[in-house]
Amino acid sequence: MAEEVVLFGVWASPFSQRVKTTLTLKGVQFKYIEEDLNNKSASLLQYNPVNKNIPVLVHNGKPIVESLVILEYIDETWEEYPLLPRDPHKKANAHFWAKFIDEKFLPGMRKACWGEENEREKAVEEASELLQLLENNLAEKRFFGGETQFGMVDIVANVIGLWLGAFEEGSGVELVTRDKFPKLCNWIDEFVSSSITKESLPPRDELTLFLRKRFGSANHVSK
Ligand SMILES: N[C@@H](CCC(=O)N[C@@H](CS)C(=O)NCC(=O)O)C(=O)O
Ligand SMILES: *[C@@H]1O[C@H](CO)[C@@H](O)[C@H](O)[C@H]1NC(C)=O
Repeated sequence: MAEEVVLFGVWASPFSQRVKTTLTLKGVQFKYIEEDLNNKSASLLQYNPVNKNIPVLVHNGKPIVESLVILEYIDETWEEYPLLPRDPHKKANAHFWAKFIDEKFLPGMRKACWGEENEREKAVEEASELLQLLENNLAEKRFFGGETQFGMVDIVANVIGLWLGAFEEGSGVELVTRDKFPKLCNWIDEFVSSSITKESLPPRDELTLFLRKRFGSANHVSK
């Protein structure tokens, strides 16, 4: 039977881009449907009645939702280019960092760039501490997933690889400098120049513009 793979997404969403990157990496053919979140399609609501959000992957008629869940599903379904280690402890560790990025780092980055002006300084400091933890996690590794190739955490870290820079540029708040976070910066360079992500990532300029329009340029004066 021919595989039928459909992805419902939004171009500027790091969550749907993760799924795109993973499908591209695995060489899976798929149909992409761009959603309008102000006017969600009947199909999206039918496939994701609980969260009503994107991304949704529909594989042979069956929907899977939540980007981290989708990534694991893809990894188990298409085995070439494994993203998660088989070793249970290493795998648990990858899940831990993926959750850390979504539940700690992402809200921290949003708050630092587009949070309340009077809380900015503290929020920037907190985001810096979270970035330091990620810098330490990279340690001597080339990728979050290890030495040889992108893993699950590298794909989830697209919010650092591309969105962080667009957030900084859009808001005028500086979070990452090469002297403070040399390993993260090398990782970011590698992330954006990889042939895999190039094929699936939106252009940085368009993303910055989109974010600035959506959140308004920061009241914060940029340096
Ligand atoms: N935890 C979710 C987050 C997905 C998410 O935040 N999607 C947003 C777009 S970036 C969305 O669809 N929002 C529309 C809505 O919730 O109504 C995941 O990892 O997939
Ligand atoms: C909402 O989407 C439907 C198609 O899915 C389209 O026919 C309709 O014109 C859209 N409404 C608005 C307000 O954009």
